[in-house]
Amino acid sequence: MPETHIASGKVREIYEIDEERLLLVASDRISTFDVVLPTEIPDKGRVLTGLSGYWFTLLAPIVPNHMLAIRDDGRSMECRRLEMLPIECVVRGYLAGSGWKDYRASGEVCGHRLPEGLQESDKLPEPIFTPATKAVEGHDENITREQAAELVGEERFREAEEVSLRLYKTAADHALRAGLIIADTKFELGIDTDGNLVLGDEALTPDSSRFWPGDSYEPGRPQDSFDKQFVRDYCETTGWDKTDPGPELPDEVVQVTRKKYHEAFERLTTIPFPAYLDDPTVVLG
Ligand code: Q0Q
Repeated sequence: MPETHIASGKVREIYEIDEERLLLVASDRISTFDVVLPTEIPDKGRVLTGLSGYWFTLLAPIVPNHMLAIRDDGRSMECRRLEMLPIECVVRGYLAGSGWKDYRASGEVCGHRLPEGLQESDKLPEPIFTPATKAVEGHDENITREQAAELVGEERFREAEEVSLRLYKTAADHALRAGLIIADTKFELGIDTDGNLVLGDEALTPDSSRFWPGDSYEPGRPQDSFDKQFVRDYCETTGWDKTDPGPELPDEVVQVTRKKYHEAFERLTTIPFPAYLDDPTVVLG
């Protein structure tokens, strides 16, 4: 029986398989400066789905996840339906984006008072849990831990924070050994029918996280995005005003970006990407 489409993200679709199961489909669309570009990056959706499957398997000892299977197309993931928490579970290991903006304005991020004198892209003394509310349009809004606890309950908040920090620390250490910095990431956590906390959505992908190349890391300035920098730099050369529609990408930019996604997959999983295309279950251990 065909799945029923129930929601669209910028670059992903979600379908209902039946009462208990959903299908997350990752497209090859790429978004930059919050605009989905008209040109696709072949394999992007498969790389992100394969990375999620790899991380779900590696991190299963920390928290159960919603993944039931990856389909043969390599870009569709069958998942358990959850009751998603109404907060974005963001963990930051470095100061960037809205974290850097909040720190400059107040010396704090989500109520975490940070040491004085930190520079942009500095590594934080310890990773911090910085929850946000889900915005339908535009950017998520950073909230304090107290506000987040109001939304999900004290006990559930403490559990979500502890799990999110452990997931990030494990993944960031793994990635660093592969020469990639995961500066921050956004987890989506949900509750299953037994009341257990379960990791949902995608996990630790270049769309849900900031990936920086480790070999060019230099605090004091914004870092290049491991996967999206070529696209951003090209867009800047076109005089584009950053509103929809964005510019078409020349094939050279598409191919370089496609290779960056292959490289991220292979460095993190040590699995050749063609092997994943041949049999996506290879990322499931
Ligand atoms: C759920 N989303 C994200 C989304 C649009 C993804 C709802 N296991 C689940 C999941 C998951 N994952 C969701 N709901 C219930 N159970 C995930 C934000 C939105 C396209 C793709 N929305």
